[in-house]
Amino acid sequence: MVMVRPGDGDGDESKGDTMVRAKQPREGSTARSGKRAYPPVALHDVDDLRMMLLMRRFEDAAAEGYSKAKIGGFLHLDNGQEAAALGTIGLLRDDDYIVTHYRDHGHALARGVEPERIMAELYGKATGVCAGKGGSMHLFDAKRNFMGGYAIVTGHLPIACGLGLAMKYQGRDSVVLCIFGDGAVNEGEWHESLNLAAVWKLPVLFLCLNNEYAMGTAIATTSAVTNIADRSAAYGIATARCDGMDLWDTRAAMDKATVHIRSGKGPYALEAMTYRFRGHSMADPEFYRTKQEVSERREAADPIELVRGRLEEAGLIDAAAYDRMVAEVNQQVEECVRFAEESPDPEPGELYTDIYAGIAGTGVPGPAIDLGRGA
Ligand SMILES: Cc1ncc(C[n+]2csc(CCOP(=O)(O)OP(=O)(O)O)c2C)c(N)n1
Ligand SMILES: [Mg+2]
Repeated sequence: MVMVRPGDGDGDESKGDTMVRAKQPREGSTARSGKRAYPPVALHDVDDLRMMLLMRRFEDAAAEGYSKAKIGGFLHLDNGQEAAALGTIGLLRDDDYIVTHYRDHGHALARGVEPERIMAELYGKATGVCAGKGGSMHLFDAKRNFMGGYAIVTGHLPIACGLGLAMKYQGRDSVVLCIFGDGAVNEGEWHESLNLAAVWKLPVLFLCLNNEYAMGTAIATTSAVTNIADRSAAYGIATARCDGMDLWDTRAAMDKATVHIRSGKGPYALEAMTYRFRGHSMADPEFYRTKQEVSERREAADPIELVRGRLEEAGLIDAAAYDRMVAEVNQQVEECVRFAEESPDPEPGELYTDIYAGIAGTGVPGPAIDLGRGA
């Protein structure tokens, strides 16, 4: 039995210290059943624990900023989904690409985007990754091939196919990681994109973060086949399902998927079984699930607890080192918030910049996006 220090996701930080313990595993998850054979832990797992703590604390701080009306618009937090994000994005190379949906803060953090510039973006400040013009749902960092943050469910899947086509055309072995939720799979663009990617053998990794709900709609009420990996297979795509609450299981699945894509075999569909500990957005009263369901699921499989437990067992971290790490992460996030609060608002003239991308070498103005960039 171990302690979790970061906030427990209900906006009340006083409840942050929650006793958690392994309970029953769920379908697609053997993490806590003891059946899974794990690779030995490594030193970089300690860095990953720190990153997952940062992702969790960042979201809790964003929730605080939102409740103080310092952050506007929509705010979707991904507490609980840290292993699914880090276990996939963490394995990418610098010359790979990411396109993702609106629940994107943790994805940008895992990609190495500066946390203070992400927080400033949430606050709509000039120092944000998009100069304050994108906000929470539209994080974008071309330098890191982080090609957005999209608010329209499934709107970014055709963009991923376009990027995939560019990679193929240029003869590169980069992977385009395209992240979406279970709510995306009944949209036409999901079907069109998987089909086209399969026909053209595009190097796109379709990653479905299946957290069982699309806003307040449970997947079984909208999909006759709830196994999204099986549905993806209908397009002739190689597929797998992994336990997205388990960093090691996710990494192993991601590793296979990227090897497949880099060897030129075409797209891959990975379904990571996950669960969000907070509501869909800050405006969600959560009438569709009980508090008991959330606390049981959290108790059964908090992804941070799994990593912490394994590192402790291996002697790579002890309680004091963990507490220090939590304190350092909390401090780092506090500094991000201070940076965001003290940053200036964008100048009114910013409304007229970054409207179109420039075209390198043609004199067409605007920040050029160079898709020819290698590692
Ligand atoms: C085309 C479109 N339809 C509806 C919405 C409203 N909407 C925003 S998020 C969402 C649910 C998506 O759920 P899921 O894909 O499972 O992702 P999750 O929020 O669970 O991460 C919906 C319906 C939208 N943004 N775009
Ligand atoms: Mg969902």
